[in-house]
Amino acid sequence: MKQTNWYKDAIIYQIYPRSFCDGNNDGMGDIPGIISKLDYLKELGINCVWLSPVYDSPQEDNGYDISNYRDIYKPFGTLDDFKKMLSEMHKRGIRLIMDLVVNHTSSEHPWFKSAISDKNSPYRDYYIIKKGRKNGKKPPNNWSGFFGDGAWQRIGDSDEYYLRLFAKGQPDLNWENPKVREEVKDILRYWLDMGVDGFRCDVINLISKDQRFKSVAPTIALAGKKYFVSGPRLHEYLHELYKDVYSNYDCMTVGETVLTTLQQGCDLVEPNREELSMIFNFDHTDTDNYFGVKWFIRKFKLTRLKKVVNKWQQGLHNRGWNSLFIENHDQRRCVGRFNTDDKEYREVSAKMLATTYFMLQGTPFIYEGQELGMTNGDFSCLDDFKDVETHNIAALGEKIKILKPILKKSLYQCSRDNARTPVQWDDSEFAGFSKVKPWIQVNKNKSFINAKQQLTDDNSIFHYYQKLIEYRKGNEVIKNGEYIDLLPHNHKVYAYMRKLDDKEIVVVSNFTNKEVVNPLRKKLKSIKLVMSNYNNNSETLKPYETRLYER
Ligand code: ISL
Repeated sequence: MKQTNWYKDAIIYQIYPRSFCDGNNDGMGDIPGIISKLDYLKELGINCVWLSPVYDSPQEDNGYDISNYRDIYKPFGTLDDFKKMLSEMHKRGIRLIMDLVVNHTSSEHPWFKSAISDKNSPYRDYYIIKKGRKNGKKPPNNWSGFFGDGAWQRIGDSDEYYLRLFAKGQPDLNWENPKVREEVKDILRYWLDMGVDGFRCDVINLISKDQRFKSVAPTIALAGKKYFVSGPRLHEYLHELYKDVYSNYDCMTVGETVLTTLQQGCDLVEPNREELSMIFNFDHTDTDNYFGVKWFIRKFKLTRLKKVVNKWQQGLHNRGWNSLFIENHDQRRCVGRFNTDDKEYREVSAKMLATTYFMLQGTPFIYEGQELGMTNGDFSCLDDFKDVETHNIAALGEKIKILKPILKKSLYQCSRDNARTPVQWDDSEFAGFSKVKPWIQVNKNKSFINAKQQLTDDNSIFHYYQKLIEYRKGNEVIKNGEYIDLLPHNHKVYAYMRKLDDKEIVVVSNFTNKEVVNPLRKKLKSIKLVMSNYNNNSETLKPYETRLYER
């Protein structure tokens, strides 16, 4: 099948189904709710949706723990609802990519249930089950997981453990077993044959584990990562999926690849290697923490951000394709982050960040609510949080007696639930998300931050995104042009150029809440201003001002 690489022209909107729109008023978002908002998405201008998991699941990790890969979680709807949604999307020129979570299943998946209840089960070898040390008193090695605790779970009071790099209910699959790989291929074909257009592949660079399962010297974060991140057979497995499945469809894949170096990233996306279409790297979201641990908040520094953006923009240029994002369901909201402001300067901050990442090379992703400038949640106690990771970290903090105020600050600021509050459709009691109390609380600022208001306001963040999307469509300079950082050492202003033949696009963004003299004022004299978040073309940039120029 000919690959048209349509994803290079895609603008992808991420839907986290629980929090998007509740069609049947049970307090939880669902597929009928999504269908009811497709015209809204069409109006925004996006042409592809990434749907976070809707498969059947006990929801320990909100659907990233799948118990049936071929059916829909009932509160979200039925397979028929899903098919209707897909066809309604396609009718509107919107493609759909699904979340593919195959590093692990749920512990409620029939494979796992069989694997642990019967040592002779044909599914035993679908998982990674090992004898513990010290007669089973200690886990097989000292690897740690992503959610703040150990990576192994003891099976009952036996001396055996299963590997789970995330929550207890997320046992890792054993990709060494060819049967597991065949199962995954069948799942992919099932959805592709139904008409879906591709996959966002959850933690796909963790699927191959070093089979020696060795312990490591104690580290601050994620002990054992060198043995399970980008493991020895990763590229082989991905190529196998490409050859046996993806190559038969005009589909795309975006790998969620945690802790990836540029070289590893290139190896995953260079087209001739036939592995993935593009990847998410997280270097820019780690610029405001220490050791890659989001809970260790670090003061933001613009030059640090520029350095990693430059690395990936220049490193992948003409080699492989990039993805662009500043929010997702695991990150806190972008306004109030990257030195911006979610109060007085919220609107200009949101527009400035949007312009700054939208003109880079790659496929932009917009996370639900980002187009409205939604803010972090206003949680006031631990019970307000629903996320398994947040509760794990809170428990760990108690155990190792991290000073309560410090822990509280980073939990409240960095919890993934900040991005999971209901989308604010209007100013009614439950923000038009539902008629009943939602599964997680609605932000109070729905009274003035909501879609209804923004649709009627030409100057809103929603309309700003709409214009950026329109500007990007079919623009060859943005798609293929070279990227040049114009002020790599400037701590206040981010300015870059995109250049293709004799055409240029320049973005200038003030990342501070103060006025700054535009360092490029002389150079930009004869260039045309296309868009800005202020009505200002003076030599001074207002707080969080952004300007998009072209020549
Ligand atoms: O959010 C994180 C921890 O603070 C990330 O490390 C995150 O766990 C990592 O990016 C993997 O995320 C993906 O897989 C997880 C799931 O919980 C996330 O929602 C998903 O995006 C396990 O499936």
